[in-house]
Amino acid sequence: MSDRLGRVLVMTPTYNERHNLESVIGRLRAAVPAADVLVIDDGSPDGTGELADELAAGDPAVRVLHRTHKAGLGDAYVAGFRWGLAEGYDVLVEMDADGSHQPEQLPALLDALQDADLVLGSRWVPGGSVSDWPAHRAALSRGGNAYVRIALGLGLRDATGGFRAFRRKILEEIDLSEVESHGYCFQVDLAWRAVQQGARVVEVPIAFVERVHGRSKMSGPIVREALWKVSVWAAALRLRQARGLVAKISGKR
Ligand SMILES: Nc1nc2c(ncn2[C@@H]2O[C@H](COP(=O)(O)OP(=O)(O)OP(=O)(O)O)[C@@H](O)[C@H]2O)c(=O)[nH]1
Ligand SMILES: [Mg+2]
Repeated sequence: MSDRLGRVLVMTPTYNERHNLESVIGRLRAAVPAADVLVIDDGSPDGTGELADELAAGDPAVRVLHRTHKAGLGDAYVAGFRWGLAEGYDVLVEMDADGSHQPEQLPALLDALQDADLVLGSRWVPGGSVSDWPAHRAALSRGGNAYVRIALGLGLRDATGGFRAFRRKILEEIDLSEVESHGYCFQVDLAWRAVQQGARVVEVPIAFVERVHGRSKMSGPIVREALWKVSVWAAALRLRQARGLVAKISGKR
């Protein structure tokens, strides 16, 4: 499968994931042995970075990018994309290190990438699921996705999820230096930019599992960032559409 797609890099950002990392990487190496792995650690105080170095020392397919301080998921992924593109990978995959994204489901995402530029692991398409989430988390995710769909006219059920596979060409077409979102909004930001570049986007159902170890880094500021930015993008979109309409009408006169 990966043969036809070229070289695959799975990027996994970490902040305090010491109790999850080894198991997730072991499962990933078993599920997709041809893929390389890049751990992007933001100086985790719990020693995740050191553990990642130990895993890398025992397996040449595992590499580690150390960053000095916690700068957010978006920053970590942008650093990972730059690294992966410079190293010549053909496919770049995003996957959380907390066990919520099951490595055993990655082959389905890569299969779908045969006919797509971007594949989203989706909790909210038929066959997708979330286990052990309190009702308010599910409502937040569904509500956030509904808002994104309506505000941006984005025909995606799960634009906030972070288990996805990109072909390198779509990342090359996106100006990564313009991507400044940090939390969940980063995922919407990238999907939105990819769609605007004309990417073929496909959603594949995934079973999302709540983390067992460690704490979520989701926070109020992350939700507020997403709400604010999506609203600003939506306003800009409507303005562009209105201007286009006015230009069309005046052109007909
Ligand atoms: N390098 C880096 N990784 C981060 C940062 N924030 C979160 N992560 C990692 O990104 C992944 C997702 O973070 P989570 O804390 O699980 O947050 P989430 O998955 O968005 O939220 P939940 O749905 O509640 O689990 C995990 O692997 C985290 O360790 C960060 O600032 N830097
Ligand atoms: Mg998580």
